[in-house]
Amino acid sequence: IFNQSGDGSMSKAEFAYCWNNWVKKIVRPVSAFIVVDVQNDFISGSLSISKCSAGHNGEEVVPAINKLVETVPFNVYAYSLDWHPADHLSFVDNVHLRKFHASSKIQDPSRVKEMDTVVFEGPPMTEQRLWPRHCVQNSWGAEFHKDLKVPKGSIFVYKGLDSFVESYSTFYDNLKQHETKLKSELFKREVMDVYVCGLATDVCVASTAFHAQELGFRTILIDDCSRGIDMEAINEAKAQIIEDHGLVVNSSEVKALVQ
Ligand code: VGL
Ligand code: ZN
Repeated sequence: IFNQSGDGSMSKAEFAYCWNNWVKKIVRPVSAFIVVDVQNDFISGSLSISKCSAGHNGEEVVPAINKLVETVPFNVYAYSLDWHPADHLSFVDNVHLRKFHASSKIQDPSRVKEMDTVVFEGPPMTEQRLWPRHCVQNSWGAEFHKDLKVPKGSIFVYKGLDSFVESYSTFYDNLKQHETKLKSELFKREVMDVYVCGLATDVCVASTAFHAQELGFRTILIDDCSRGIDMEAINEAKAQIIEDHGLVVNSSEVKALVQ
């Protein structure tokens, strides 16, 4: 069944054969579905993907994610929420609350704009990309999209609660000083495969996928259940996931991988 080209590569069909006939019979991997930040502000609110990106519409992930929830028997479901206090350092309108570090290219608070990167003096000293005010705790923008299906028993992971530290990944803050409960919840349930999707592909989804790989989970990014901001950054993130032995798949391929 192996290809005879001699270059050692494996076709999708060959991989599927080995997976279904050998590997799956030996290990039945525990799977987790991780849905990142499918919240109003990233869809139709202040930071909406459709406003900030290469023609992307964040809303499109909702039916695609719901279909997987209804048709694929994942063992574990986790949903993250960007959940910022009003004085969070990532909001462009909060720069007046902080001092720039001497190394910051921008020093004049009246000249900053969305998407600029600055360095705050801290503590902790930290590089920060500035975003419109978004996902403020308990606001409408921080709520899940109204149509998003969330199964009973799902794990909810709140992130970005520290006013002074950014947190893109669902596992750790950007300075890796604290971890959320996600790692311990997944370890406790002996999860092996992590399926990641949501918003935004090149920011919180990518960051979550990289940390999942670092933690040793087999990591699968579901492309059509994710939308991002910058096309080049999206492609770089996908390439890195693949280079680190992860998969980038479409949702139509997921059921066969999980079962
Ligand atoms: C995100 C920017 C700021 C995300 C969160 O969920 O991708 N992006 N905060
Ligand atoms: Zn945020």
